[in-house]
Amino acid sequence: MTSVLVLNGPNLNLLGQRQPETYGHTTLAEVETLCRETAQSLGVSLGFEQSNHEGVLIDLIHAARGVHDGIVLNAGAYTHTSIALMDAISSVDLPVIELHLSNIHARESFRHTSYIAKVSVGQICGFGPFGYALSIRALCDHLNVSAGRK
Ligand code: CA2
Repeated sequence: MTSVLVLNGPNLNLLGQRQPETYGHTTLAEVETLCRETAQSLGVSLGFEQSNHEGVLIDLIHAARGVHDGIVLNAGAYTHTSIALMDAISSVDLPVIELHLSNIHARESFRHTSYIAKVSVGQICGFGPFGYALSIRALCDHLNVSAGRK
């Protein structure tokens, strides 16, 4: 069965608890439920992880090789800074969809740069938690997975 990893970076464990005006009221646990429902409807299996540590995120990307078929990555602020994460993605040869809850292009200029975009299939941003469902669908379409075909 096709398997997708949804990987979340720093501070996203606080979703729904702080800054609701920017990131909404949905918690990361609720986002995980949404992802699991989406994966089930598409007939794919799902891994869901979050870390506040760059090295742990890199280890999780390396470990995805041979386990998952692609990654949905919300790298949080590391998106705008981490050449190490970009290199990790290049090293595993797995398709990555870059995801953000907010529209990073409508925010501060330092958020307009993405090292992840350089090594991603594409980017989804600005749709809040629904972006996770969109990203899983986009990744499955890229992997040519249709609902019911495992
Ligand atoms: O919009 C996104 O998903 C971001 O990846 C979120 C990052 C931000 O640095 C990126 O530019 C865009 C920040 C995640 C922080 O999450 C929080 C959630 C609740 C309360 C505080 C922070």
